[in-house]
Amino acid sequence: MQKLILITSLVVSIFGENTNYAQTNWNTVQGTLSMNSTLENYEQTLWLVYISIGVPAQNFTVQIDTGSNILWVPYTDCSRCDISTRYNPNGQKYFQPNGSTYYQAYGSGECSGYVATDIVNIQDTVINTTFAMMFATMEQGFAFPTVMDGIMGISNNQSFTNIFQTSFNAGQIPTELYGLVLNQSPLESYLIFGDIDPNLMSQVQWVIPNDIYRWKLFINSFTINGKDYSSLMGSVQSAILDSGTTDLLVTESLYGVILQDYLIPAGCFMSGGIYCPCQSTADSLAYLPNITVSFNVVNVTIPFFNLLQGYYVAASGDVCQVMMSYLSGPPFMVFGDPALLSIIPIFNKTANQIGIIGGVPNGIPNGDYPGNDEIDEAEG
Ligand SMILES: *[C@@H]1O[C@H](CO)[C@@H](O)[C@H](O)[C@H]1NC(C)=O
Ligand SMILES: *[C@@H]1O[C@H](CO)[C@@H](O)[C@H](O)[C@H]1NC(C)=O
Ligand SMILES: *[C@@H]1O[C@H](CO)[C@@H](O)[C@H](O)[C@H]1NC(C)=O
Ligand SMILES: *[C@@H]1O[C@H](CO)[C@@H](O)[C@H](O)[C@H]1NC(C)=O
Ligand SMILES: *[C@@H]1O[C@H](CO)[C@@H](O)[C@H](O)[C@H]1NC(C)=O
Ligand SMILES: *[C@@H]1O[C@H](CO)[C@@H](O)[C@H](O)[C@H]1NC(C)=O
Ligand SMILES: *[C@@H]1O[C@H](CO)[C@@H](O)[C@H](O)[C@H]1NC(C)=O
Ligand SMILES: CC(=O)N[C@H]1CO[C@H](CO)[C@@H](O)[C@@H]1O
Repeated sequence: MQKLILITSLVVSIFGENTNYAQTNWNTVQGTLSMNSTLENYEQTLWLVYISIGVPAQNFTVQIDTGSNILWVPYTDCSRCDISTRYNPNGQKYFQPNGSTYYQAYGSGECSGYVATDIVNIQDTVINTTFAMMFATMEQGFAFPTVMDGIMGISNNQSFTNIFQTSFNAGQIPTELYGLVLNQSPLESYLIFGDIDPNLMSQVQWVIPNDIYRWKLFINSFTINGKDYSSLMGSVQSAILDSGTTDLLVTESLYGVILQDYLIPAGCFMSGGIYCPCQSTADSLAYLPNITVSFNVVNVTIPFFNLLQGYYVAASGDVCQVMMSYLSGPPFMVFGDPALLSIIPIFNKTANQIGIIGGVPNGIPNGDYPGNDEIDEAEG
């Protein structure tokens, strides 16, 4: 899936380049992971990794998307592309089209082009893997064509061999595991893979997705501040973990209850999206919803503050946007960035398993936005 952009584009247009938000203390995971690549966090909206393709290397910044299948960047002769960074095959030693073309649609945006193999490296780790990807000759509808140069899809689709499996099969990395550590230590996010810290691995609880295409998990129960709302999931008793979606997308019934019974009483309001005061009070804290879902063996809490991703200054004072909406159509909910900020997922695609570390004490601290002072000053 791809992000919803209506809301985030508003935030971006007001504040331009923003920074990561600060984190609360992070004590659970210690130690150094030997293979990790720094992810750039763009507006709590795009999680970006630097890669290079080809020999000689050409650099690209691609969005990490656990909700889609392929790696793509624009091709030099792209006839319809918004992204200006493009792969040029001239002088490339290993670029090899395989004769196929590919089309991929996202929640917003689509692209198509040639499948070809070339050598790929992920920034901080030279894996130098020969990998099949798409070189797009058409690309449109993406929200941030000046920020991202393409997408690295790392879904669970068992019809695809992803970059970590390919690299592992070629004997270049010690395991096929990969994981996302989003904003868990102050201001830092990582794509971790290969030799993952045993300390981290000792904390995971393995869950088996109920799908062979998506990272989709069965949900046994859905509670808000301790109250059970499982029946409001209806027949949609699962969610996909999707780093390409900015929001938490629940069922329409759950959305209605969260809005009416929790957010409105907490002083939040609707204005296109849902906005809440950035600074919570003792009164509002009693209502602001902490969502806990049970994925069989592991319970995961998405604290309310992880739903606040945008920052928007309204006439009435400082309000923050709640990145939550609903989805009717697909038979699953979409747990985008707010959920991924609340856990560390480790994916073993070969086994169709997700190792979840829950109870991650991160999240946006109450009203403590590092950008606030600057923004207030800029606003005069
Ligand atoms: C690609 O990125 C690497 C690492 O940041 C840098 O050393 C190199 O100069 C870049 N190459 C080009 C062609 O920009
Ligand atoms: C080209 O690569 C894609 C992706 O790996 C694969 O699905 C397809 O079968 C290949 N096409 C040919 C003609 O080998
Ligand atoms: C990657 O592999 C290619 C082909 O074997 C080689 O020419 C190139 O030097 C390697 N690059 C790195 C950074 O190891
Ligand atoms: C999984 O990959 C296959 C092969 O490309 C494709 O036909 C199918 O639509 C994909 N499924 C999903 C859910 O992405
Ligand atoms: C929600 O979680 C926060 C910590 O993230 C806590 O301060 C707050 O009291 C919780 N709210 C409720 C109603 O339990
Ligand atoms: C998860 O939460 C559910 C519902 O509150 C509870 O019944 C279950 O015991 C919890 N499971 C674990 C592993 O904590
Ligand atoms: C991932 O799953 C495969 C298949 O079950 C298994 O052989 C492999 O050991 C697993 N990898 C790790 C590092 O646990
Ligand atoms: C989460 C994690 O392991 N981060 C490490 C990634 O690599 C950098 C640089 O080597 C370390 O400083 C981080 O601690």
